[in-house]
Formats: sequence, C-alpha cells, structure tokens
Amino acid sequence: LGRFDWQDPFRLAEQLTEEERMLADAARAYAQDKLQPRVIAAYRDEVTDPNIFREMGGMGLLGVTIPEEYGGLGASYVAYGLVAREVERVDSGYRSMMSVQSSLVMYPIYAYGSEAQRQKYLPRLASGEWIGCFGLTEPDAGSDPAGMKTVAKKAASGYVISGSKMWISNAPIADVFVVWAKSEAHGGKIRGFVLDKGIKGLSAPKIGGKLSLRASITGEIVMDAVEVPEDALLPNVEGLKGPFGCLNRARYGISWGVMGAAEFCFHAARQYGLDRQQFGRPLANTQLFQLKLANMLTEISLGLQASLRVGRLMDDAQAAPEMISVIKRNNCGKALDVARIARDMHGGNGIQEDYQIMRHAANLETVNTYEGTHDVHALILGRAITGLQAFF
Ligand code: TGC
Ligand code: FAD
Repeated sequence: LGRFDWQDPFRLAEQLTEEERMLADAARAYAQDKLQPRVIAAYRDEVTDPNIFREMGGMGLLGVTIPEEYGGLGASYVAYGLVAREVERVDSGYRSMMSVQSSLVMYPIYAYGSEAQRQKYLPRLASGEWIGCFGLTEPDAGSDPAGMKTVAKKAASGYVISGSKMWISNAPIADVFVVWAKSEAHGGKIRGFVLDKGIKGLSAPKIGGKLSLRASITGEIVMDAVEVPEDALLPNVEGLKGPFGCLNRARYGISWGVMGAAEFCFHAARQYGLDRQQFGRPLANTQLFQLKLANMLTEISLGLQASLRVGRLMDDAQAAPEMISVIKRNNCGKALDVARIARDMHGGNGIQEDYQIMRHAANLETVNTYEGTHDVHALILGRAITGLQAFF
C-alpha cells in the first residue's frame, strides 16, 4: 500500500524535477523569512515596499520563464507556478506584484518586443531595479477589453496616446508601463506600447480605499496626449491576442498561487482545531470540523494536480486557453471557499489580523475578480462547450 501524507496527498513533490523542487524550496524560504514577518503591518497600513521587487529579483523570482540571456532563469512554467504558490501562501498581493512583473510586463516585451526593447527592459525588470505594470482595464472596459477607449494617433515622431486605465497593479510605483490602445495607424487594431515613467502627460495616481490586496499598490494610468517615439510600439503582435497571450500566463500562475493561500488557511484551521477545546474535546475531534478539513484537502489536492497538468502542457506548448480558464476559475473559487470556511472555523479569532485568515479571504475576493472574473471564465468555457457565445 502507498503512504498518505495529508500535506501532500497526491505526492506532488515527487512529480517535480530536481530543479523545480529546488526553486520551490528557495521561494518558500524567501517568502517565509522575508515576506511573512512584514505582511501583517504592510496590509494593515496599506504599504507596498518597492524593495520587495529587488529582493525577488535577487532571488531569481522575476521572469522565471524568460531566457537567461535576458536576466531570467529560463525555467519551466511549472517552476513559475510553484513560485506563485509559495509567494501567495504569504499574501496574494505579493504574488500579484511578482506575476504582473513576470507575465504581464516581461513576457510581452520578450514575446512581442524588438531586440532593442528586450535588451533595454528585460535585465532591469528581472533584477527588480525597474518595476512594471500592465494597463488593459479601463473605467468603462473591464470584462470587455475590446470596448477600450484609449487611442494611439500617428504623429511625425511616433504616436500620441490618450486615455485612461483603471485598477492597475503596481502603477503608482512603476518605471515601465505596458499599455494597450486602439491604434489609428493600424486600422483601429489594439496594439501594445511600452512607456517610460516621467514622460509628459503620463501619471499614475493611487487608488485608495481598497479593503482587499492592501499590500499591493493599485492605481490608474492617465495618458493626456502622451507622445512616444516609434520604438515604443511592440512590433510583433496586433489585436486582442496580444494582451490575452500575457493573461494566459498570468492566469495560469494565479491557479497555483491561490492554492498556496488555500493551503495556508487549511493548515491554520487544522492546527486551530487541534489546539482549541470546546465541550471538553478538541474542535478537530468533531465530525463537522473533520468534514470541512476533508473538503479542503480534496479541493486543494485536485486543484494543484490540475495546475501541474496544465503547466506541463504549457511547457510542451500544448495548453489551450480554455484549460487555463478551468483552473483559474475553479482554483480561485475553491480557494475563496476554503478561506471563508477557515475563517468560520477560527470563530471570533478568525477576524483578527494575527490569525491571517481574514486577510487571505479578503485578498481572494480580488483574485476571483481580476484576470477574468469567475463568471467570465464560465462564459469562455460555455462558448467552448456549446459553440455559442453568450457574452452579449
Ligand atoms: P474574442 O473574440 O474571444 O477574441 C479576440 C481575439 O483574441 C484571441 N483570443 C486569445 N488569444 C490568446 N489567448 C486567449 N486566451 C485568447 N482569447 C481570445 C482570439 O483568438 C481573437 O483573435 P483574432 O486574431 O481572431 O482577433 O474576444 P472577445 O472580445 O469576445 O473576448 C471576450 C472575453 C470575455 C473572453 C475576453 O474579453 C476576456 O477574457 N475578458 C476578461 C478580461 C480580463 O481578463 N482582464 C484582465 C485585465 S489584467 C488583470 O486583471 C491583471 S491583475 C494582475 C495581478 O495583479 O496579478
Ligand atoms: P465588470 O466587467 O463590470 O463586471 C462586473 C460583474 O459583471 C462581474 O461579476 C462580472 O462577472 C459580471 N459580468 C461582466 N460581463 C458579463 C456578462 N457578459 N455576462 C454575465 N456577467 C457579466 N487590470 C489590468 O489591466 N491590469 C492590472 O494590473 C489589474 N490589476 C487589478 C488589481 C485589482 C486589485 C483589481 C480589483 C483589478 C485589477 N485589474 C487590472 C482589473 C480587473 O481585471 C477587472 O476588475 C476585471 O477584469 C473585471 O472588470 P470590472 O471590474 O470592470 O468588472
């Protein structure tokens, strides 16, 4: 008979390569030693420390899949997912900082950029010296990015970009802005542009009042007739498949990340149930408590196994976007359920910051919404199942 380990029910660890295991261990050590001690205060005080990018860069955690010649690790998508899991075990906001930089800024510059753009940006994004952001969403175009109003008009020296982006992770502290606009010179098609901080007409005010993802700064991007040279254009992609190509990678990483947050909540609920006595016995010695733990273990182990499968297919260039919708949608929804139930299992302590469950639950509300909401991914799958699109 095989052995059973409640912390690794399907023996995920032994399905990884040595390199993947080593990177996951390094990411866990970094996250637990350097991020965990500061997250409670950072979340409470809504502080994003830009040094975290430099620390992550120093550890090789930014642009894990980008080739080494541009400062990345040239590692697998499975390795990238494992890093996301370890960082999000501490906080979804820290994983957000890492995944925007890696999948939404470095990836498009690598995949769609010129050699000069790769050389200029990638090494400094990989080291964390520069911070990047990705502007797709607008005040009136969230789930439907095709409805964006930002335009790029041809000018003598390049382009003039006007419009505004909303809910942009990292924007107020960003040095590099990857923004998507409808380009008049390209028949109104969506094109990507790379903007440098400090150019005239570009600003990124912080969005305040967030009750979720408070350790990750979020802002607008306001572009008031921003003039950029011709070489700000990402030359090698046109249309929505540009931003969606980046989102495929970020959504995949999120599917691993949220399982890390769920594992934290599951482990905490188990320990709490073993330690806390009511009615003369540990809470964990009741049937209802055990049922909840069994459900958590089941959903987490299935979710991780699914992410591993899709990651292996990504590494073989065989993953379809619909597979990513399945794991982004299901893992986010299940992680949110796990966090909410773990909050309940902690009783009154569940709302206290030191127990960290409420923070994870609040964060996962955002993660369930960004990168395609839970329902938008259902519609993507519904279209694939029926051949009928039901968005409008
Ligand atoms: P649709 O007609 O489906 O497609 C238009 C073009 O795009 C192509 N395409 C894809 N290409 C690659 N990967 C994918 N996943 C793709 N999905 C679509 C498609 O082939 C087509 O290409 P072409 O050449 O024929 O033109 O477009 P639609 O307008 O009907 O799309 C509908 C829908 C709902 C699927 C889509 O708009 C959608 O996914 N909406 C959700 C928006 C979203 O996810 N926004 C995320 C913003 S970024 C963010 O949240 C970052 S948070 C990060 C953090 O902090 O961690
Ligand atoms: P809406 O699209 O208005 O949706 C509202 C509700 O309507 C949702 O429940 C949705 O599922 C539902 N709905 C929408 N369309 C349909 C339909 N056809 N049928 C049925 N129901 C529908 N964006 C970026 O570009 N870059 C970033 O870095 C970034 N970071 C973010 C960070 C945070 C903290 C947050 C909260 C968001 C971030 N986003 C970012 C934006 C995010 O991607 C959007 O919030 C998300 O895509 C949803 O868009 P929306 O908020 O406009 O909601």
